[in-house]
Amino acid sequence: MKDKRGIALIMVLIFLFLISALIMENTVSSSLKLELLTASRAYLQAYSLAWGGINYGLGVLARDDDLRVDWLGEAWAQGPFEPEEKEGRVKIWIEDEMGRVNVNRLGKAKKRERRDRIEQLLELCDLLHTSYSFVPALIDWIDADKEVTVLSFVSGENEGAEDEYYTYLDNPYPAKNLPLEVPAEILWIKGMDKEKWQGSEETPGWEKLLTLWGNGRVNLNTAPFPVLKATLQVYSSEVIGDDLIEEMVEARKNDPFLNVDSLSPYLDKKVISRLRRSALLGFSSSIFSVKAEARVEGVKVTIKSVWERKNDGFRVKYTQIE
Ligand SMILES: [Ca+2]
Ligand SMILES: [Ca+2]
Repeated sequence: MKDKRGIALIMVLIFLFLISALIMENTVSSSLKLELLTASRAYLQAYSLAWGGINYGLGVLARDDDLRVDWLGEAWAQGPFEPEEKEGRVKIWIEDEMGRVNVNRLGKAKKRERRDRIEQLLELCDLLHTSYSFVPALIDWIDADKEVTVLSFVSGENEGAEDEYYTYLDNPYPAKNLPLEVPAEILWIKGMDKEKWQGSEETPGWEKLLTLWGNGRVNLNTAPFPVLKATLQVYSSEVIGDDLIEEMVEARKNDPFLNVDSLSPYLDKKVISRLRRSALLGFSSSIFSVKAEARVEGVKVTIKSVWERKNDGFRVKYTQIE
């Protein structure tokens, strides 16, 4: 008898356990299901809102009616834009990618232009407290050969890096030996690290100063302070002071530079004539970055994209979705 009651009790306990497990599972999975459904619906809405934002940005750029010059007084540069949306919030940033230094041009440039480009990057190293080694390392990262570059005209530590350097790191990888495709790749190159890339309160980061696209001509109307300074310094034997660059940055807010002649109030004749032969500067742009950040019910989707402006529209060069 005792045994039977014992078995019955165990049966009841098992039954109760099964029922509660079923109920538990049901409640948990249905609330989880609901949460997942809401989250994925919000994600999808935020995702499409963000793409809508990118299109909005391209629309603003498409309405730029003066293609001879691109400067910070134009409508596209007045962001961030926040168009009215029913489903959520979206914020759009447009930046001129050609105000930056295109590091991929190092691989394409002929002798004299190449030397100018190297000097431009070395000047930036000075301004951003970065070792000169970053420049030959950048060259080695892109070039097809496996010879370590050393810049003969630079004094002090300036040795590039190929496989033998990267494969001895704690997390080894080979040198790419091809042009860069993704901006964050630059972080893998000898001499660069997260802090230098992002910058600090005192020192600007490389992230905002380099690009991988464009013809390598820096748009002097949109170039950030360090890029403007570094680029002009390449052609000047005198040291170019911060006050002169500040003056130019102030002036271009209202009056864009249209050509090398518009720089004559700031630089002497010798520099101006060197600038005329330079392949490093420009006054307009064909590459722009458009970033859109969308929020729907606490879900955030950010799309970063880079576009080439062509006669017949825009061609995408790069996208990153977060
Ligand atoms: Ca324009
Ligand atoms: Ca190489």
